[in-house]
Amino acid sequence: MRTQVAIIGGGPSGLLLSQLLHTRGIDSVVLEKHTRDYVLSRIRAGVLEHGFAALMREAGVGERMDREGEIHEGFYIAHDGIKERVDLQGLTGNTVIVYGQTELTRDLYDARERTAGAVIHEAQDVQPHDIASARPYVTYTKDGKAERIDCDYVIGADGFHGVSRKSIPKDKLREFERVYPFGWLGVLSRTKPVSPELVYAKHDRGFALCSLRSQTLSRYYIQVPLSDSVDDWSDEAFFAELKRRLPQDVAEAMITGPSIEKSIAPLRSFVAEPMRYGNLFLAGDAAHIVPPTGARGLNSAASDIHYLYHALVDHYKSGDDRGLEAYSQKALARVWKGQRFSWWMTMLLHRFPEQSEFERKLQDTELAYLFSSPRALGSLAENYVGLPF
Ligand code: RFL
Ligand code: PHB
Repeated sequence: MRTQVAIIGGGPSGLLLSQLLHTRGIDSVVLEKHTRDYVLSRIRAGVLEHGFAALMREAGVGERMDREGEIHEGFYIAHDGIKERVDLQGLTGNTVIVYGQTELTRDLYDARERTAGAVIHEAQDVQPHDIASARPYVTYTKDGKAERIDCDYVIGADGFHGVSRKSIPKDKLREFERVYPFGWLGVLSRTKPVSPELVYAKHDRGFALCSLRSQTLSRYYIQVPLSDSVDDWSDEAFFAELKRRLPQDVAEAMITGPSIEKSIAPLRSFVAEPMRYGNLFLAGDAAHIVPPTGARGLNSAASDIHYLYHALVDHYKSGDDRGLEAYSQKALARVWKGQRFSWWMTMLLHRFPEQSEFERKLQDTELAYLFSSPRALGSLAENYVGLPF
């Protein structure tokens, strides 16, 4: 088989790029290791910045997101028994959209299907070859049969554990990493969310987050030690601990219900540089990971896809390769800003095991400063709604 752009990974990054390229008549094939149902069962992002939403619209897949997604003009930070609001709209003139990653991935799959786009599921042993040459190709196995796709470019959009980044020679890649000493235990429940806007809570017992997918579907998280497993937490124990970390009025208003999904996500900051090796381009979680605290992960992927899409259009439509040449540098500049913000939000709101009294005082002072200075709060808000691409 031959295509112009072979995309490894059928998560939001790979599918969005494939759909965008399709709108400009550029041919691509997406190779996804898992089934569609498996990909859709992973509960991840909930908050989308306007830049991501704009790309969905440009790809012609924003209709349901605009109909069913909720526009959020602000969120709360709870601490010391109170909650204070971050007025995103007032501080930045901008908002975010609450629309689950599951739903937007479903929209992208449906769109690729409608336009007969090639998305090959259960592609095993995917491997890029000759990526430093002008004739790269990708091999994989499907239903026990070995297959090969020849292409101009390979896009590595296969997430943090994918094969793409690993196929770049070690001496050509630098990796920057911080692993945090805790994880987030998340619960999805078919209950009315405790607050119409998100509540991020800092508490001596640890961080907590009240999020949502809709006005009938709640998503809650608590910070837990990495040694905990999902089986250690019954629904009752989870909600009891969540309530302890919230201001009393919020805890009292909480409607609890059986979990329909429960999982633990470790927290990590990670960047691989450069994001290009020969004709392999990395995008999204394949190149960088953030802790979920600032809701930046998928939104950082969006700027990669934006730059890559325009660079590939310039290449194919006008033979202009400047965008491809500049891709890694441009993408990384924005990626690092997302890294800084996610790290900062994580440091601000979590309880660290070895934290000294001095560090805790600084954390409290940082929060106090934030809510006493419109400029400081403005900085938080402009990062949360998304810096320009
Ligand atoms: P994904 O979603 O990991 O998709 C990669 C796909 O590649 C496939 N794959 C392979 N395919 C073929 N061959 C191989 N060898 C392969 N290896 C892997 C995988 O099966 C998968 O389908 O990466 P992508 O597309 O770059 O998307 C990134 C986002 O998923 C991620 O950044 C966000 O979910 C992060 N995130 C959040 N981001 C936000 O912007 N806002 C949020 O509110 C937000 N909340 C979150 C989050 C992530 C979380 N977790 C669980 C890490 C909340 C959580 C709890
Ligand atoms: C979510 O709803 O899953 C979510 C929202 C905001 C975050 C992280 C996760 O910062």
